[in-house]
Amino acid sequence: MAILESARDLGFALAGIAPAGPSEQADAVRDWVAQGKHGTMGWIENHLDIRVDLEKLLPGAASVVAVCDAYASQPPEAPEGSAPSPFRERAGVRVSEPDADHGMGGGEYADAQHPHPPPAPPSREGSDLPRGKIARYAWGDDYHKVLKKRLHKLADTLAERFPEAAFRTAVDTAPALEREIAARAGLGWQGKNTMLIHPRHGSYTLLGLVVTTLELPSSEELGHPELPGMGVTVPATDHCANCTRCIDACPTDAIAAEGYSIDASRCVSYLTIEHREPVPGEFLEGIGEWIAGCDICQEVCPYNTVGQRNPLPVHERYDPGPRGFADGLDLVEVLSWAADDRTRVFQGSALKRIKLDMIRRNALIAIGNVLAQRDDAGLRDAVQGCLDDESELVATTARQVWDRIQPV
Ligand code: B12
Ligand code: SF4
Ligand code: SF4
Repeated sequence: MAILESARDLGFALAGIAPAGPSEQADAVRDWVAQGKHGTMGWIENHLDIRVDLEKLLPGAASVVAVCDAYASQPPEAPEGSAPSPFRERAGVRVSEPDADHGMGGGEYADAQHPHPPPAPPSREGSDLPRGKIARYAWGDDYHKVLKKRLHKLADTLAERFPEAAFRTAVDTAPALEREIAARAGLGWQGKNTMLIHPRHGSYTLLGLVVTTLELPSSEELGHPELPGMGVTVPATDHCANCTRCIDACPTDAIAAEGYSIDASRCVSYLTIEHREPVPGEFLEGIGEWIAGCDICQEVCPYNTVGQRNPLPVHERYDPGPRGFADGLDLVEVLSWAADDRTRVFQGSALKRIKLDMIRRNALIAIGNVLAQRDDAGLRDAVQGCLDDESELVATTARQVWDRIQPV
């Protein structure tokens, strides 16, 4: 319990404990990689044996503390005169919704008003120009940094009490199946869209782990205790039932027909953030106006509607206001970016992973999709201006888009 209290005091929205041990999905993960579903993410393939067995990540691993941060699931406040956004009232404030309980027992969760400043109103400048969409996880500061610092503090707190034990932290920084482990620790279940979903709070969460040689009682053994100021852990029961909303809504058919696995090489998130080459033509339309990540399989998930009524405390560094990413980015402007522009706009953001030529490629694809809806001479000129771009990736993409928008 003291460990969970420390996690709560460090500002984590939810924390739980699981026994370490090999993945129950190890064979499925190996098949997934063997089928090339990781696309060009060679790093997934590299340490597969470690990824499916925490003992190989930390010899003697006995337990894992899994934590999560919640991030803004709603855009910032709308400008004056428009319909009021519920975001300000909701940020970090517990709302008790018996009808949203889904059989979870109606526990009272986070009860403190989080010290979260009201989000800045979005800029309306140039709002008639087409904008590229950015996934919600990236609206605030880089989660790797935000989580890692506090995860280290959590490990340090434990190390002070148990100097003989060993610890290893992970937030995408170590080969580990964070979602499966978090589910085992009581943070939710892995849905058909493969997201870790909490039945009461949804899936707009980011995960981190502290793996340790300490033998700790699991959340299950502790009886899923309630701590004021933090969400409560739950058994990893699958609540997807007959729902197929995420599978039906995925624009590139990346989710397996029966769910619980995605072909990452088809996923818009992968194509916009990880894939460094030209995007195969079959996915151009499906990318729509996304230029960094994709939220569709979460937006349609009923548990995120429930989650919006039962929000976890949102860490202040995920405030969507300051960067303005919730509003997206002006596509033509992004297309004209030089290295300095990208560095300035993506500073401190998880989007730093997207190189200059990749974000310009993404803007071109999104412009192509806007042009497929309505003609616009300025946008056509912008595409044409990139046909001989000095970046091979940008020039190739401009030719793909140019061919698509020619009248038939
Ligand atoms: C690689 C990666 C990606 C890849 C691949 C995603 C994927 N689904 O595997 C890409 C770039 C596409 C991606 C996208 C996103 N990602 Co990502 N990603 C990762 C990373 C680094 C590794 C994931 C991994 O190992 N994948 C390999 C596959 C094999 O693992 P898996 O999805 O867990 O799949 C297995 C399970 O589904 C399992 N399984 C579980 N139950 C069941 C039941 C049955 C019946 C079966 C058959 C199988 C099964 O078996 C599968 C093997 O086939 C993790 C961090 C980490 N180290 O875990 C973050 C992580 C998963 N990503 C995260 C986020 C936020 C995203 C995005 C939402 C970002 C965005 N908005 O664009 C999207 C979501 C897309 C999606 N629907 O998954 C968060 C997820 C948080 C959460 N609440 O779930 C993580 C945990 C990062 C973090 N530290 O918070 N991501
Ligand atoms: S993130 Fe988008 S593209 Fe990827 S699986 Fe979900 S809906 Fe499909
Ligand atoms: S949309 Fe439906 S099927 Fe998909 S993860 Fe959510 S509950 Fe499960």
